[in-house]
Amino acid sequence: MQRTLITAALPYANGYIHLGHCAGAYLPADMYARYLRLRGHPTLFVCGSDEHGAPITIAAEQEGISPRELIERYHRANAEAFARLGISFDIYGRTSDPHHYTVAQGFFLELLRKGYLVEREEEQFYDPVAQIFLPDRYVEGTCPHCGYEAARGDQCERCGAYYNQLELRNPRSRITGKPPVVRRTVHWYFRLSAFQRALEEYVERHSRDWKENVLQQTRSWLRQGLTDRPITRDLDWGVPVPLPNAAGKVLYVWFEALLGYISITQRWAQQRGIPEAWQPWWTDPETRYIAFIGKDNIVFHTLMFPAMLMAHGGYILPENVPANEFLNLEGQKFSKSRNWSIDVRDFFADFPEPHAVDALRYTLAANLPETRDADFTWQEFAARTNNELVAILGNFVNRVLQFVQRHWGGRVPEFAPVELLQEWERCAEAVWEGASPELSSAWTAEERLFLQELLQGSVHIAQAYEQFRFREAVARTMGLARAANKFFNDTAPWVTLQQAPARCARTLFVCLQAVRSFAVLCAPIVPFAAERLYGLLQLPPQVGAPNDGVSGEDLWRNAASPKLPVGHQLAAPQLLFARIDAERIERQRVKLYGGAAPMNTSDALATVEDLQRLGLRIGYIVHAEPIAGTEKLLRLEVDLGTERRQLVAGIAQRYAPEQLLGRAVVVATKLKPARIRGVESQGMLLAATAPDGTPVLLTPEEQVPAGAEVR
Ligand code: B3M
Ligand code: ZN
Repeated sequence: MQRTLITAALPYANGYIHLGHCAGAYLPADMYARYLRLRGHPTLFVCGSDEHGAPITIAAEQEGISPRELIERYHRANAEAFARLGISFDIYGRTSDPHHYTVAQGFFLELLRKGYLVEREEEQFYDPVAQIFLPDRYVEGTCPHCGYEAARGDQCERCGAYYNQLELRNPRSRITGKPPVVRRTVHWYFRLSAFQRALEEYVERHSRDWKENVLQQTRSWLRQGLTDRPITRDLDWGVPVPLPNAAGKVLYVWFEALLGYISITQRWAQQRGIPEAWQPWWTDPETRYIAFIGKDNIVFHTLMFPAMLMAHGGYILPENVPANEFLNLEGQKFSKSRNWSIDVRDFFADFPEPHAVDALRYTLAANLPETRDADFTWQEFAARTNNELVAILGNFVNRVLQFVQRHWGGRVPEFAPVELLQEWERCAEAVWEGASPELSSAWTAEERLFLQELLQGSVHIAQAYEQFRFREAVARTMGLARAANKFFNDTAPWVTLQQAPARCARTLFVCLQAVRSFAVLCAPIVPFAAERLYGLLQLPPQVGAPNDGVSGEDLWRNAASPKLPVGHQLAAPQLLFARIDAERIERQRVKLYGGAAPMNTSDALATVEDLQRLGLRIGYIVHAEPIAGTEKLLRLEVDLGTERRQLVAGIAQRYAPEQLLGRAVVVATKLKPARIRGVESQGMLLAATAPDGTPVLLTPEEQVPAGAEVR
């Protein structure tokens, strides 16, 4: 049986988990883990807190507490929030664990021994007043790529670009607000460039199964050429660099946090008393490793981590990295600083009733930002709960259970003729072999229609989970509940009860089997409701909860089979879900909008002026030649009417130099010149990205003069 290791990004222990985090990584990872466990596959789901780095120390400084106090608070709170949300981690560990230090330092030393780490003296920003170096988020400035004025030292939050901090314009220290000076310091660099080839092959091996957004970002990095990355920092909070000449230096948080996946898995094994039990999960080539993350973490998981694992040797690589886009909140980005957020723990404070957690999971799951950003609104939360969970799924379950309670004393009614049950079982087997179920004419038209939908549905939902199409899995599940209600309506048991009691019994038998099917099929989405439903059916609950990574029975494969025996006694019916009323939603909206700091619109969205600042113009290519030693770069000369510019463009995979002569292109003329492979580029060509990731030039449809403005 296929062993699957699942990790979800380790959230920084510097704040409370909010709904955006959940929709980004944790809920889809949990649905996947539960689905696999229901299939009986050995599955291990690992996560924990990321407790080092500038994100932690800066938050601690802002709150005036020690990093240690900060991480204790948020680690505990987030572990609890995940538990209440039913995120079924096998372990929720932490990177401040001493065992993690041992693992991360050991890994560092092994890479050093293998020659993949090099010591280099480099320039870095230094705050002369505070007398410290300013790694990562300790420095802020204007993004060299998009001009965003509050860009961090390591990555621009607006455009997502990663750069060397020295490229920031107008840098300022986040400690003193003063412009930093540049000083030399020694750091260890990971030779990421040595893995260019191997990573290209690795990514292309997965070109068919990885998501488009993941491939695009990863390929664009590969196209630019991987550069060596410093993996140490001048900070006093973190995993110390395990070398005698490295006082005051710690491992870069990303380097060690990624290794947290491994150290936390080892912790899990230690806690079970079988320390070596971690090994098959990370070293057996038969294991599939799936890393769930949000889109801002892609290249760390598709390039950096695989390179680290290759460099060390002996580990398997991620087989898929199903990164989600972002969830917005009522049309705007989640933002803690603007108070525009819904933290999981605030949600539970306001919606403590047991039904609410499933309502939240369902709403998020139905609308995951799988292929594009999605939006959470309180209105949708109420609508999905009331019109779908309560009115469709809950309604079906309740009608059936009530009816059976009233007329059969809560016992599963007779089904005749029994031979038909064998046919049902046979079809339930056959759908897994790809056959379409053909029920004989001994069934009524309504039965045939509904059972075929149920049987096939269980397979289609499974396929959706396997291909990481979770929204589709959710929509199909609810679609089946809709079909079930239709079956109940069309067969009108309240009519047949008097006129054809045997028929009525048969209808309710079918309906009850479907109710059991929903207990299985809904468990990944609404595990708490599924558990209650098992209770109502008087069956042991099986909702894909953690099971120490062992294999089990494939419950999913039997989900649509008639497994409830005639005469089986059910519990007294109870409502599975409850409506959310409009006033509570209104109160949440007032709280959200009333508490939010005004949005600085110039911050979030570009203006027309921003676009004009790029100086987009038409130019004609008058010269083109390859740049020696590169595969993708061309040196171009472009006539802009009033002047000639030299540009470097990464388009050689698609265009030969001679094809380009005389061609009109769109040029961003007001960009800061950049040096690429030693050649100055005085602007940039605009190109669209083809599905294979290569650039396609933009050319005006009609002849326009050189220098014509593009708006
Ligand atoms: N803590 C980044 C984040 O929370 C980071 C993920 C680490 S995964 C090893 O966005
Ligand atoms: Zn930017």
